[in-house]
Amino acid sequence: MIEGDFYYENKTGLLYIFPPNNLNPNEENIEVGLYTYLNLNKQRYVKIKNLTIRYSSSKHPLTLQGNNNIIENLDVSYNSFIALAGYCHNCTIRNSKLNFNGNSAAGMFGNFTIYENNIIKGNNYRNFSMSWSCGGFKFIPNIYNMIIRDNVVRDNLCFGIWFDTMGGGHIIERNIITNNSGYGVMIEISNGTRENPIIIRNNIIYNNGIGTWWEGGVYISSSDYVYVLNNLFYNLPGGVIAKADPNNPDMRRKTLIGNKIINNIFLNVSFPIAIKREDGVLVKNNTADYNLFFNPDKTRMWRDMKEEWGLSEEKVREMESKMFWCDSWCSGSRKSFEEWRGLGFDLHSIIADPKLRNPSNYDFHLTENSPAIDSGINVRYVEKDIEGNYRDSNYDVGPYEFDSQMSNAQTENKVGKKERKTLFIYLIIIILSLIFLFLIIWLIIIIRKEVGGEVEVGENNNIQEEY
Ligand SMILES: [Ca+2]
Repeated sequence: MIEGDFYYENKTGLLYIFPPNNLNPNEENIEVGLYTYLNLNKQRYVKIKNLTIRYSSSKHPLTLQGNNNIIENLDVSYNSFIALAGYCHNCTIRNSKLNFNGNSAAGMFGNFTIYENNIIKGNNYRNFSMSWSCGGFKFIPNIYNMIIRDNVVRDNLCFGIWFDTMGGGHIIERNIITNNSGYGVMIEISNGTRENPIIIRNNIIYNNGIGTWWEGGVYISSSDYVYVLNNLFYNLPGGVIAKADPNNPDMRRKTLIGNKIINNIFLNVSFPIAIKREDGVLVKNNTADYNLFFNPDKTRMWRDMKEEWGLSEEKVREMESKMFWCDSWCSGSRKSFEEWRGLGFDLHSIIADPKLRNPSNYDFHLTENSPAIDSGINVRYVEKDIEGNYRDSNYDVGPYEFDSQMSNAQTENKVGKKERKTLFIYLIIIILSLIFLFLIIWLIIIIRKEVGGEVEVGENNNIQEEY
């Protein structure tokens, strides 16, 4: 037993403690948790806030079912398995910390449920397998229309955000997803539809999947209608990897249809885009276009893989400054940009320095000479940029619209000018009308004086009464 530690002996029912700093246990208040979890069962319109749950040995330290509940400012960290669990529809989980849990942070989910402005850090410290379940967010199965917004998802020993066998309509936006050991976002057997796609937009995804073959970015695995729009991919082995699974007997795993990879920046990414086409699967109507690619320095993947693959120093040097696109495993069939375009992809995309403000310090704003400015396509779902500003009439590539604030200000200015102009015209009209009215009255007075100057007011009244 070490100082500050304690244990409970079941047989005798005694609690043994070793207080720190030679404190006398007879003179201190000692708090002992009697429950290892909090199961709130089915609730509606309940708000839970300012609660900390730590060191729970339970599978699910906090479970909440029902609908329209709000979880706010919670710290559910250092627990042994999954921090939040339960079906909670139309619920909101916000401003909370879900860090360093044994398996994953967030399994609580429901239709129209929102995760907003949370920190999801360092989960899966017990190193559960990525082929099973782990990570920051892990949702399974059959839930629609969730929103994952403005979260920081970092340092998880697994994927950052993992949708598994889910429905359509989810939005993953404005998150910072970094330093996770696998894919930043994994969409697995989760089918959107043309009417209700899964949208991944305006995210910043960097430094994930270090030491892996092509992980780090977004993996669209046997899923349909996933739209990857206006994200930034920086310093990753792979950007967007899309594939179906010919060897699985489940038909749902054999399709990859209608996915879009548009308006994204890929900076220092070894394999920016792979769309795997092979026999035995239905891969069709997938689009990649209006993206920007650049690898000015050296991507680190080849050097990281040098030992594992027994690559020569010459080979590493040859490969690390290149980018490849793939229609197979990138180990087998790597394409140059021209060859990739020959397959009909990225016909309007460019290879150019995006001229970001300070990417090595993770400031990814565009600067004024960036070729990303106005070179995207105006697609639905990205009317606003990562900072919530409306994009101008020509969308930029990447999460930031360069001149959105300026143009918003200009628009406001224009509106102000227009309003002032309208007001001025009204004033002139009123003044002219008044002058005109005075002229008429003056004329009437003149005419009356000349024609009927002797007619008395009283007679007029009499005339009026006769009517
Ligand atoms: Ca623009």
